[in-house]
Amino acid sequence: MGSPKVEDRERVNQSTFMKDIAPAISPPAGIGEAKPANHAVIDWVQDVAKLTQPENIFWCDGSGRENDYLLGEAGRQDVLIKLNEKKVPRSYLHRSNPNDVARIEQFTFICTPTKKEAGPTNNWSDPAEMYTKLHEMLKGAMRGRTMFVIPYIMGPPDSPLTKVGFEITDSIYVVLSMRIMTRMGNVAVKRLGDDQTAEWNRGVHSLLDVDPTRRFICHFPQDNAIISVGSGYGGNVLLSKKCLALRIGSYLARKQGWMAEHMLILGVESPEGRKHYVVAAFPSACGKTNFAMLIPPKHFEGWKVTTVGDDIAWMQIRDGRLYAVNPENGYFGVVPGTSYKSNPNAMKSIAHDTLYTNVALTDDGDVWWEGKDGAPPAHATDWRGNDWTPDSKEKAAHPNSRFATPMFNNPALDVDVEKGEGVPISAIIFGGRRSDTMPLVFQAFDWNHGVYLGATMASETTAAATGAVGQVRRDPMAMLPFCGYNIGDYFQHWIDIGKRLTNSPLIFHVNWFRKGADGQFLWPGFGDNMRVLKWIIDRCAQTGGALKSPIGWLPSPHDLDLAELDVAHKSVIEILGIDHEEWQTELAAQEKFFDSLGGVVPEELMKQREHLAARFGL
Ligand code: GTP
Ligand code: SPV
Ligand code: MN
Repeated sequence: MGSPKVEDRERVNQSTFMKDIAPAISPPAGIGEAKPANHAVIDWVQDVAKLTQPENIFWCDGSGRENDYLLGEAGRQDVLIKLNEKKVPRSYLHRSNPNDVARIEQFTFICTPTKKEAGPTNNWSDPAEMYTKLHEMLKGAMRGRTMFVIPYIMGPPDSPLTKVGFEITDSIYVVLSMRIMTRMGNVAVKRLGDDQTAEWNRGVHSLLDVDPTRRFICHFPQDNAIISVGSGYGGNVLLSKKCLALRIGSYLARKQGWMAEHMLILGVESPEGRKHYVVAAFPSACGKTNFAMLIPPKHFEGWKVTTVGDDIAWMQIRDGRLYAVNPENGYFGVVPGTSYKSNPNAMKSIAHDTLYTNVALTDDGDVWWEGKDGAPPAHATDWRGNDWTPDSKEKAAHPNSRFATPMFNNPALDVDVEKGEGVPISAIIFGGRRSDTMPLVFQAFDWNHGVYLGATMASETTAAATGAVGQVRRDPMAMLPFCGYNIGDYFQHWIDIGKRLTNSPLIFHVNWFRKGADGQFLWPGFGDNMRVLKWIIDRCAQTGGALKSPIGWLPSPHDLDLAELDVAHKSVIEILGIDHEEWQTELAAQEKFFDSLGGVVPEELMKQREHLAARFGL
């Protein structure tokens, strides 16, 4: 590690953004005193306190009273701005440090005894070395600050898949976000009980000084532990989400025979009342939240789409079928582009009780972002806290600005969202953001072919992670940044799950983002994705037509319900078609990706590659 860049240091100190780092608070009696009975938890908290030396310890209970108190404190400390109560009731804005606006994949580590366990796609470090390094950074890190202890569960309260976690943090913003994103407080303490040997996740987070050169997100799967330092943003610090539900989750899932996936879960009901559930894995900022909240176009009168989850699915096998639960309690969604036109359910969800991060603030205390309905405000304060007008070169909202909102705000929430056993899955959909090559939709020939489609998936990078945007990279099952162990073993786990299923979901690949020669999207997307979903459901019900192609089953235009679709027939033909030249390049890229993994790819998937090449006559 080099020494911190002066420029970043200045940004940390200048504070044009709001304060992440706030001094200790002194709560009144009865608040912050929910110390659990479990001594394993108390001992661990005391160990962390000894190391980090906070001014005081705040034990969260998740109550409304506690939340109100913390919101007040966060306002007083400039961590949050209260928004206009009439325009966005009970809602707040947070500005993160400009050096800290997305997940940081370069400094995310899987710390397993051997490098092989972490595999070719993860950053690896020896656990002992990483613990030493992090403990060094955490020494005295919370001096003058309050240390919050957040108990939470991931999963519906009565699900066999549900996991308990505790997150220690010195960020009040993290506490307020975790109350939205997880089932937090006493519900977790109760579930854990006083069993000293019970399993629970230990998460430690400290902002330190929000210095990008001292920012590490580290996972210790064997210890069910996470340590995150130096960031105050989203997936880096809400340890329940990417860290526990996906990285540690995927590790536990393989050991215990279930699946932890970066997938939305939605229900789709026909006018006759037939209901199917599907899951879909798209990489970050590639359309999960929007698909999960889809409102069908007018022509599909009587069809209903309901949301079970928008980002993460935990799935288990029962009676030879896959069942999914959403481990989360809220949505941490991309704001820019969200409008009544693109996603009315999201707009209604974020109209109240929402915690916004890095959007623009209007002069009358409302929020604004690029792509919101209506004209831009004549003047606003941008996500960095600077003056902004429509003539400004800078964006008013950061491209990765987010909302955190309780899922119960969603008017399209599925009735079975809290069902512990989960919802039965009829189809698995993989998809990426691809300007070319990938048709709108196609179906795998069988389970292992579907696993191959997932394993070779690629997508253009987005603002959800730091680094270049728009570069095509392989992102197997949308899990590249989230798989907590060796990707070869992960592929094998998928194949093994398939062997245990007697009523397995059909597997599909979609691409909403293919572009024409004019550089414009060929497909309108959003609500019109219902047309694709309908075909998928028809295929599950064995009523939909398709043509056999080298890449899988492809719909022809008359297999899709395209009535009242405002797209030229020529574009429909283009988006449904496959270009053999593009596919030669694609095949070579898939081969190169497998080769780059250094021999960990299961034999079964190597065979799938050969079959695919053979179908192209190669
Ligand atoms: P994460 O929360 O990062 O995991 O993102 P996500 O996968 O939930 O993506 P989200 O639904 O928030 O969409 C990300 C971006 O893609 C937004 O700017 C959307 O407006 C855009 N988007 C979503 N669906 C579509 C679509 O069908 N067509 C097009 N053209 N854009 C879409
Ligand atoms: C993603 O990047 O996939 C997200 C946002 O859902 S974050 O929680 O920051 O990871
Ligand atoms: Mn996501």
